[in-house]
Amino acid sequence: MSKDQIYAEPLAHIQDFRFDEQVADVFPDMIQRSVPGYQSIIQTIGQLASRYQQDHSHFYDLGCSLGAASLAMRRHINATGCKIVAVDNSAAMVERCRRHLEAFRSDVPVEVIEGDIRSTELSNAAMVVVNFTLQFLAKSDRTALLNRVFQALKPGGILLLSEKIISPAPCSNQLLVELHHDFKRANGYSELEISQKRTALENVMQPDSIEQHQQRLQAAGFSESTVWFQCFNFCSMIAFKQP
Ligand code: GEK
Repeated sequence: MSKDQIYAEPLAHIQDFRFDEQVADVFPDMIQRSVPGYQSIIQTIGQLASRYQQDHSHFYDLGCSLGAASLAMRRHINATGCKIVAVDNSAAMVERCRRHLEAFRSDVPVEVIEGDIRSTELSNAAMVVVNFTLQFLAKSDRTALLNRVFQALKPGGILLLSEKIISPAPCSNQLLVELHHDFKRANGYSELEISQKRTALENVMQPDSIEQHQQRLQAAGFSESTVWFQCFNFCSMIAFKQP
């Protein structure tokens, strides 16, 4: 696995963060060292696919990157006539995602689409995974996507939504941000890497609070939602469409 050293040297001008070749090449290392609980979340996505699978349905992985969530779902699906649809708008990610998925044998077909999740057709879904992707959309597009996800889910289907979050309470927010930076330091990132990456993400990733997510989910029609995982300012939620 190639090591993420993208922000290791001082940069004269820090460009907005993009999911290009350079990022795709180091992505597994980057996400493991930056997102607390990433591996547990991926494992749980597999467990949830096993629990919520329905015959003849689709499983979506929106903003799939290298396909970690798709791989986890594929390992756990044994219902008949199911298909996984993995979507990402980064050509570099999609190309590597296809290779990763081909490296393992499975009877569950996976369609990998290079496309924008804001316009991908969604239908007949037992489960939709949006694992750390909604945060990269403009806020108005977040609402539209969740509305379409709700419409596409079958009764009894679920949405798995993971996000970096902001706390509206300033002391709490500062502590969570600092604990996350400690996590990154403990994983070998320098002060320079932490601060340059932060600048690169400033314009492209605007986190919501848990309350904002819950309100949006409720407005989209989800009967219930719960935070099943939180570590520092990272959380994962499950939203349910009534059976
Ligand atoms: C994982 N879910 O490993 N349409 C399609 N893809 C998009 C869009 C869009 N509009 N905007 C961003 N992306 C993955 C991790 S990473 C999270 C997801 C992170 C894609 C983008 O190209 C990138 O691959 C992914 O969303 C976000 O479980 O790096 O923090």
